Amino acid sequence: MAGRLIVISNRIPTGDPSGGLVVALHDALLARGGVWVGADPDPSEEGRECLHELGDIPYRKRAFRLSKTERQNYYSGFANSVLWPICHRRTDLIEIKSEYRADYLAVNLRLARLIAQDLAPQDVVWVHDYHFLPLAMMLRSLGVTNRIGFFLHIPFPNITDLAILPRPEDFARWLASYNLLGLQTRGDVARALEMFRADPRAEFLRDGTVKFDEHIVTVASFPIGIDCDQIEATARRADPGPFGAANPRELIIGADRLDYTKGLPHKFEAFGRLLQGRVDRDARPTLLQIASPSRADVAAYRQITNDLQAISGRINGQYSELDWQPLRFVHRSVARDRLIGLMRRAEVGLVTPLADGMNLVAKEFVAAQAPDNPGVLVLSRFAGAAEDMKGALLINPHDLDETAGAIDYALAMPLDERRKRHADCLAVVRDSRISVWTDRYLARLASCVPTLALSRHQAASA
Ligand code: ADQ
Repeated sequence: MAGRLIVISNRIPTGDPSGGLVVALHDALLARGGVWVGADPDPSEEGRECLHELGDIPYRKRAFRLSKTERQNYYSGFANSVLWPICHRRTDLIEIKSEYRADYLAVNLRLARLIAQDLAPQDVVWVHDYHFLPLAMMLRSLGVTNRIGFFLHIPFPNITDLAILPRPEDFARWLASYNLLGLQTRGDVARALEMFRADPRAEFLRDGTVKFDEHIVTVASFPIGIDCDQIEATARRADPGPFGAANPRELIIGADRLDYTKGLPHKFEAFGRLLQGRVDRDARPTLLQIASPSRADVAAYRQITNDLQAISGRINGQYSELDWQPLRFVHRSVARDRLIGLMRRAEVGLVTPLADGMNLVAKEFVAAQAPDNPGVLVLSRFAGAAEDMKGALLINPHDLDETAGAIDYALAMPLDERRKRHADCLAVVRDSRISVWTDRYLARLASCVPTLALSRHQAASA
């Protein structure tokens, strides 16, 4: 594919690239050349009408500035208090304000103008996530006919939840302006197609693409993965760090952004249920939950933090012994190598989201295990990862008894069964490794019907 790659994502990485997705996009940009555009981490009233350059590397990084008000309305407001809860089936947490939507559209339009100025005809644009849903529609309105792909990292919403959006009819039009709509799972694709099927403006063509007004969009799933070779290598040499005198015999690990979608209260309560039902009073499992702080300026996130502190206090108060604290709730980020070391050390990985696009922690836990003596993954069936990871113990996190039973079963699982389940999961993790994901997405985008050649394609598929 000729032409540069233009990547748009909310957060522009600074410093050395780390983390699977950042490294994969960095590699794709190194290979083809191009530009990475994202929001400057520091809000500012100055210089909002231009993209400023960050660093000096073989491809360009350009940042756009948000004012404090835009950050509140566009980012914390429309993106994280409207779209995020809608996509995660938490419509009870939606906060609708007209200024949220207005600034969301204004920021996207400003960004579209800045990007359009710099586009060459063969450039390919790859837009990431719910912060930029209308970007392609705005670029099209400025005359851009380049291939533009979108990848949604979070679940595609249910059609009934979509109706709660202000001007819900815009959503399908925004997405139809892309050439390729990439989603995490087959379930997400089914929901996206249901939305188009219910929309009188959409027409299904014989090759499975969707024609919407003058646009043709391909909808497909691209389950995101991790850099498993790197995680396996890190895990082999990683040190979990000191536990001190309280070194747990049976370690259950959870690592999540502190988000209400991750089912952390359900996880804590299920662990409490396990402690309550223990027959062997000498068994002393420890749940180590490391939760990195997230979006503290949104009220729902402050609430969930308070709830978790209360639940962990109650469970520890009820079950702790002088020399044993069953639940350790660590509210901070942990260095990557340390986290991978803890995952390898753990007997059980406990991943309990109520809704999640994919969940990379589940894949990292699998890659971090020693294949000859692996730990067991207990995984919510509401994580995208559960669609293919049939070797995990799949649970419904709303069912506390089922989750407690699965942890209990995992802790007692014979070695043969652990090895077999781990091998099944690892095969899935390797098949979806992040470098394959990037290549598959970009190859599919290259093969999409270009926006200019619409009429010939329509004639052929009619
Ligand atoms: P997230 O909601 O952030 O991502 P996830 O996929 O689990 O969720 O990725 C979190 C990352 O942060 C993992 O790499 C994990 O190791 C790391 N992490 C979590 N807790 C940490 C801690 N306390 N300290 C340090 N690191 C920690 C969104 C979607 C997901 C989708 C991804 C990628 O919500 O569903 O899988 O994007 O598409």
